[in-house]
Amino acid sequence: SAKPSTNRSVTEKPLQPCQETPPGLVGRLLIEFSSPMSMERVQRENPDVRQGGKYTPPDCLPRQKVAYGIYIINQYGEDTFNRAKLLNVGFLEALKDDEEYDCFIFSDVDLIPMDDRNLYRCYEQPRHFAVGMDKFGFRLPYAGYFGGVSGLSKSQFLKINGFPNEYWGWGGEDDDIFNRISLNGMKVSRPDIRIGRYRMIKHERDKHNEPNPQRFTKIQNTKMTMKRDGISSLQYRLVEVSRAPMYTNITVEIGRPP
Ligand code: BGN
Repeated sequence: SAKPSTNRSVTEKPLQPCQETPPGLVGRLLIEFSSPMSMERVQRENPDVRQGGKYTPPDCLPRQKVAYGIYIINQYGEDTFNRAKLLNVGFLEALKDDEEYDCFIFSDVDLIPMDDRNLYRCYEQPRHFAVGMDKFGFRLPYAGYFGGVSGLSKSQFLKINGFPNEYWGWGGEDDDIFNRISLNGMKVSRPDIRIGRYRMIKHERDKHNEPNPQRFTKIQNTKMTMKRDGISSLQYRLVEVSRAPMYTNITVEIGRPP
C-alpha cells in the first residue's frame, strides 16, 4: 500500500488571502528619539525581513504587491536636491526588482509613523498618509497638502505621468503632485487625523536644498507641464545599488537645475 504523503505542498491547505486588516495591530505607538535605535535591534525585531528589506507574509496571500521592499534613493554629488525626481527613480528601480509590484509608498526619510493602523497599502484613490505631523501640531497644514508620505497604485502613478522632475530645491513638488491628481479626475484619500500621525526626526537644515524661488509659478503650470515632464521623461544614471539586510540603497546621478 502507498505510504501517506509527507509532501507539504500536497498536504497543506493553499494559502488564504490576507485579512483586510492585519491581526495584531496595536494602534498608537510610542515614538521618541531620546534613545537611539540601532540597525541591529531593527534586524533582531524583524527576523522575517530578507536581504534588501524584502518581506512577504508567511501565512497568507497578500492582496496587493506593495513594493514589499524598502528602497533608499540617494542623490549623488553636491548639486541642488530634487525630491520628486528621486521618488520617480525609486518607482522605476523597484519595478526592475519585481515587475509585479502594483503599489508604491513614497516616504521622506525623516518621518516616523506613530500609529500602525495607518496601513501602508494602496487605495481606490491616491493616498496621503502624513496628515498629522508633529511640526504642524498634528494637523493638516492646508487642504491640498500632499507632502511627507504618500501612496499610489501603479496605474494611479502612471495616470499622472509620475512626479515632476523639474523642481530643484525645497518646496512645491508635492503641490504639483496634488495638482496632477486633481487634473486627472482623482481625489486624494486620507486616514483619520487621529491615526495619520508622524514624528519628524530632528535634523539641521539640509544643505543644497534652498527654497526654490520658481515654485510659485511652476505650480500654476502643472496642467501644461505634466504631459511632458514626469516618469515618461525621467533620465538618470545609476551609481550604486547595494543590498543591506533591512533595505536596498540606491545612489543615482540626476543632474542639476538648468
Ligand atoms: C508649502 C510648500 C510645500 C510644503 C508645505 C509644507 C510651496 C509652493 C508655493 C506655495 N509649497 O508651502 O512644498 O510641503 O508648504 O511645508 O512652497
